[in-house]
Amino acid sequence: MTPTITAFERSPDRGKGLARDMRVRWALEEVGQRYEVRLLSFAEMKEPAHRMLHPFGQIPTYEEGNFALFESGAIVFHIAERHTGLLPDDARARARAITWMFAALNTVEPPILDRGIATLLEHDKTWYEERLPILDDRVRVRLGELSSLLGDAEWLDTAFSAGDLLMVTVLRRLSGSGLLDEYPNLSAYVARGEARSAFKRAFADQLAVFTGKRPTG
Ligand SMILES: N[C@@H](CCC(=O)N[C@@H](CS)C(=O)NCC(=O)O)C(=O)O
Repeated sequence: MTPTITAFERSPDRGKGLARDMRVRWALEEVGQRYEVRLLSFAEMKEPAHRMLHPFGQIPTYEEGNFALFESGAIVFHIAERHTGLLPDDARARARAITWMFAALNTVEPPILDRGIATLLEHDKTWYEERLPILDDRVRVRLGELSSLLGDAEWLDTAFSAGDLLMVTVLRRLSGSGLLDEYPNLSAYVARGEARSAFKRAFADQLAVFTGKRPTG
């Protein structure tokens, strides 16, 4: 059955692929699973019909017939469990990849999100200029730790996994901040993720929603 996911009808990032449907699109592309997309306005996301799928009135969601999921991490995990390519077969390597999925969402994303919310919604507050460097430093703590751990490795563990997929999408949320540039190995890691053909297809598809032009190629 072809799954259906939801995405913004008009993404606030103007097609930069920072919204969380990008993770799900990329995972589906990695495993070669076709999918449909239902686009939603902000108003539609808050309506009861969508809240039946997503209790918090957000995107992305994932439907296969009458089976529905929300939370991008859970959706990527579901896809990774049902197909080959995103989680290793070896039990310990698989557990480590899943650990990286949680680390991306629970340890690395929160300070990045705090910073993103401040720049988006709090830039006109009197205390913004004072707060931003504090938020930047919290992000730097995690980036420094991740950078030391990654070193010159290609991926977080022995092979690309759903852990890398989520980590790359989380780090991409720093685009435009300049923070990632302070860690050349992390910039290169993100670039390696973005160079994957599955990423490129997913990116082109979400961009096409914004530009209104069908992706070429
Ligand atoms: N933890 C959730 C977060 C979902 C989320 O914040 N979605 C954003 C788009 S990236 C959204 O729908 N924002 C609109 C809103 O919250 O009203 C996940 O990973 O799926």
